[in-house]
Amino acid sequence: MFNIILFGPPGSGKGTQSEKLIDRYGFKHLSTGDLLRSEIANKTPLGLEAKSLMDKGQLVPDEVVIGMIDSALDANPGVNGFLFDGFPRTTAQAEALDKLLSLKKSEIGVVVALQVPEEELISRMLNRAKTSGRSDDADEQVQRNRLSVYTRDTLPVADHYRTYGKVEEVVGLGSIEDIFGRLTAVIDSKKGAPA
Ligand code: B4P
Repeated sequence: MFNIILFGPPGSGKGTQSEKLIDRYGFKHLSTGDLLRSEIANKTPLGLEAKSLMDKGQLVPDEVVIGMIDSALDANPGVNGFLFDGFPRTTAQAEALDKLLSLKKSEIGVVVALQVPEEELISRMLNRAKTSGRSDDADEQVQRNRLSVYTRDTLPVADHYRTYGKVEEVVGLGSIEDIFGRLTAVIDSKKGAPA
């Protein structure tokens, strides 16, 4: 099993590239953003709690997303690898993920970190707001808040995996196809490398 974390700030294209990567490699896609939006659409108590936080650009509590990932790992035995998209977003989530995978005799193969400048991120998210229907997209102040939460809480996740030599940085600017090419080059070299 080869597991990947697609890492990057909000709006860096994690969801966009994940769709292409699962087509190419057959990974099981686990997006905590998508799982939370599905809870919101189904108006579950968890979804209602999550929506109020997401609309402000804040993170949903660690125990909630860790529980979702734990269930999703158990629900997908025998897959050839997981692609984690938007998770882990805090060091506590990263440590929990490492433990859950080690219980399954597995680990993270590579963390691919998309690099995109802040003004481009804001512009992409405001653009996405025109079609996404996402209430967390429309307000520029919310975007700025999401980016500061990312810098404070999520960037340390990259440091966590850097200590294990697992982080590969990829330029996230340019066409979707160009970025996909850069990502597959990294993944192919890591998948082929001996453990
Ligand atoms: P997510 O759903 O993870 O989404 P995201 O970070 O906003 O966006 P992503 O990087 O996937 O960008 P996309 O491909 O859409 O998070 C939403 C919220 O959920 C969080 O703020 C948080 O509240 C909560 N949450 C999720 N996971 C959590 C966790 N683990 N812990 C706690 N809370 C959690 O791309 C963005 C736009 O750019 C799109 O419109 C796309 O078309 C465009 N785009 C993509 N590539 C482009 C390119 N190369 N050039 C130009 N535009 C491009």
